[in-house]
Amino acid sequence: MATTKGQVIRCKAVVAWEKEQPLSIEEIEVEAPKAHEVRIKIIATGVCHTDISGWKGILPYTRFPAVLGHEAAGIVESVGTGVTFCKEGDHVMPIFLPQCQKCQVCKSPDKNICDKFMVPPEKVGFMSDGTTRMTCKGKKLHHFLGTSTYSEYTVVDESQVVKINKDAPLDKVCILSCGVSTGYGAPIKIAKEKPGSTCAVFGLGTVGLGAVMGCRAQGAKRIFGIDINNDKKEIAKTLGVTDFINPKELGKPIHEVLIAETNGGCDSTYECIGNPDLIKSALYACKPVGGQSIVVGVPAQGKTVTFDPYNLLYGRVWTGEFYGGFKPKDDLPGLVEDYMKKKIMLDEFITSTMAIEDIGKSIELVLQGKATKIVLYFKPNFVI
Ligand code: CXF
Ligand code: ZN
Repeated sequence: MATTKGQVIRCKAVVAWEKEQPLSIEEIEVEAPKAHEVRIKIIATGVCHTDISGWKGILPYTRFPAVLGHEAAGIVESVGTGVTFCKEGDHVMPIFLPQCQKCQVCKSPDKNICDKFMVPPEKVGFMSDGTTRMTCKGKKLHHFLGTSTYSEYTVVDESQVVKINKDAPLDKVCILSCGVSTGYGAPIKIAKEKPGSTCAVFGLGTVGLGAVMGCRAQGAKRIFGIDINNDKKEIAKTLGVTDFINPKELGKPIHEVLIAETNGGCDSTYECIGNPDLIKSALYACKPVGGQSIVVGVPAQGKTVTFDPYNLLYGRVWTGEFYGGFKPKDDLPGLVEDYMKKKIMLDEFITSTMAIEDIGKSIELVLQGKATKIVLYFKPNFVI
């Protein structure tokens, strides 16, 4: 095939012209990568709630018109000058969380929110030089979380690209670049859950189920899985939930039930929805002395939680994370290997695969709670 290196590529993409307006499939132009950038051919991309929140305009991370999408895997088409860690043909995953490997956070072993993630509002939607690499009908399109994976080709800063094993199935491991890892890391990297512990996971979407899998990997003895959708029960049990609770079927608040069931509270609780009331409930549901509650779900911008601070005074730990506390370049290749060795499950999360043209339908299914993870393709059967 003739090389596309250095040239503008015309390809298919989902364009969000304005917030909450129907998404449209368009032919767009994608420029060649500049210095320290990588142009990636996207093979598979997941639908994450954050894409939907971005489309609704309730997160501080979207500038319209935009190409959404941030959970994906693909193949390097070409690299800009100065990129040495990957080359054309390598299999990679774009990721919303940079790892620049130079800032204080990147140099510290136990933190993962790289300085580059902290983009000031005026820079949201642009590459680091303040421009964009995508246009459609003469209009510039903005990047979403630096990834914009709902496009056949996308340009990503090298700090947001992770090289992975070529043998890994891209249509499966793509979901490790956000949802599953975000949940899975919480008990492992943040709570450091101990064998025999008792945990509760609020919300059994991809992130919550990832947290369940992480609790089990750490040796938790009792894992409460909480969701208002009884259809989640089966997959929840497959991944490690020992006690499924539907709060709609209770006569009292969920934290009261958890406190009663555990004789005083869970060792750890994980809120995986981003609902302020549940964030509070999860805090109350962990043990007053030494219990910990981890905020994993992302609330809409401007939401607040109010609670009686006495709930912290005996020594509860209240914290949160992005991307499971994992450092993308250091940890993601290992997560891919863990999937290959069947140490972590991914196939079980994927309830359907669809063509990129079905983006609208896939969002509807996610919002109706009828899907856990939908993976979209540009070429049928994820042909490379
Ligand atoms: C998001 C959370 C908000 C910042 C970008 C990534 N995580 C998962 O979708
Ligand atoms: Zn996501």
